[in-house]
Amino acid sequence: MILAPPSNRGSVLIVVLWVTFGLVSMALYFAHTTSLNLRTADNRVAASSAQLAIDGAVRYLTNILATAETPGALPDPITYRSDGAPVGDATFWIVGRSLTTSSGSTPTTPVFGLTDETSRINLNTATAEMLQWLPRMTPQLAAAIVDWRDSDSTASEGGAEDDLYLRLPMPYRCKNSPFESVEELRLVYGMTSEILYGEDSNLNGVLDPNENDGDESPPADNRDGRLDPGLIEYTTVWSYQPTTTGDGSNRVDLASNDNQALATLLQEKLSTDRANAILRQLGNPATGFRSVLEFYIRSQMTAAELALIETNVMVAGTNSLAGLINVNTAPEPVLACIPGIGTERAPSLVARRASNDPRTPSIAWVTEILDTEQAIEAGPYLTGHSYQFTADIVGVGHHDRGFRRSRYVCDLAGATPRIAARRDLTDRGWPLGAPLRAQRLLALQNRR
Ligand SMILES: [Ca+2]
Ligand SMILES: [Ca+2]
Ligand SMILES: [Ca+2]
Ligand SMILES: [Ca+2]
Repeated sequence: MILAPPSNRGSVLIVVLWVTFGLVSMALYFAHTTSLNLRTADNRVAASSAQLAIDGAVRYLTNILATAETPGALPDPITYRSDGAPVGDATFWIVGRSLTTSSGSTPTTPVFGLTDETSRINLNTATAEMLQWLPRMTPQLAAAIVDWRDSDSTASEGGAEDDLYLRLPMPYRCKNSPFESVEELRLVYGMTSEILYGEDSNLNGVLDPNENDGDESPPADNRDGRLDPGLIEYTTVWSYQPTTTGDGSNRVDLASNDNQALATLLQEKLSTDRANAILRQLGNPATGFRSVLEFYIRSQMTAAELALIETNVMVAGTNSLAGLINVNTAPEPVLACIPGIGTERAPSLVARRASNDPRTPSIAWVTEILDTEQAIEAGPYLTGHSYQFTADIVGVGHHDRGFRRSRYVCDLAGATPRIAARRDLTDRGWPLGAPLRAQRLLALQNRR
């Protein structure tokens, strides 16, 4: 046997050591990559099961809305699953809003349930005067919003049309046609993300810690212990009322002078005697009503009687059926924008409606808060019924991994329900708060 000289043996050993080290490193590297790949794949599976939970929730909620006992009412959250509903090993939640919050208080824990698009101000129908009352709004911005959607290129006072847009560093033209989404507000001259989103950066209606710490973490906030949301919280492009009833027949237009259609409806829903008495009260022809509320006041019918015919009547004509605001669900800052209500009477409406039965929605009760003049002024902007609802759905996969969030607008005004819009909100971050997440992680550990 020929032995290598001692110095050579040392070199061989070093080479062998290096090779071994290399092999071990490669093995470790591949193991790590494999484990990373596995984890990525696992997260991908979790994310897709979160998405499947959301897809399932959309079908479930569309069905809840389509078969609701009271068409036109926001379904009571106790009648459906919205808080941590399991779908296989995934889970979904519906991020909702409280209907009883006054502007002075701020929810600190999430509320679950569907929300009502008709509870918001419609960007395509609201006047600049109404928009001006929204939080963070200026007269110039309100004018620019109206100029953005109106077909002409004549700027209203303080507003903005082509001439201003074309002078921007990155010029573009004024749209001059209706808003197709609320997010489109970002294009309006003078809009900032602070005005649009406000302090509620994760769009959950809850004051999260980063939304009340000043500039310590985004977003910028005033650290005053209350949530000051942006325009996105109070505006919509989706609200409109159907011109037909649930059975497909046309609603009676109270603005027309077709007394016969009204008489037939009253006889059918009430009685011949009551129909005659109401028509006598209204005088002949019973015409020129600017709102259902005005008809109710002038007819002197009872609130119970109005509730029986409310979804069978409308005021078409000058007042568009798009953009009516549901007085049963609108938050205080939205009600405050309505002529005849304003900031003085919006709080009383929110307080008073808490005692209403949500299963029999109506507008009749507002006459208990507003006097006749105020009610007639507010009437053309109000409704008691909604046909567009939003499901802001959060989904997580197995072991609470793979967070996804999407917002769907479901439109029930047509013959069959349809999804009018979908927007992914995953990048807005976790909207259900740290306590809920911690609680679920603890429950997971205890199960293991
Ligand atoms: Ca215009
Ligand atoms: Ca928030
Ligand atoms: Ca902050
Ligand atoms: Ca604040």
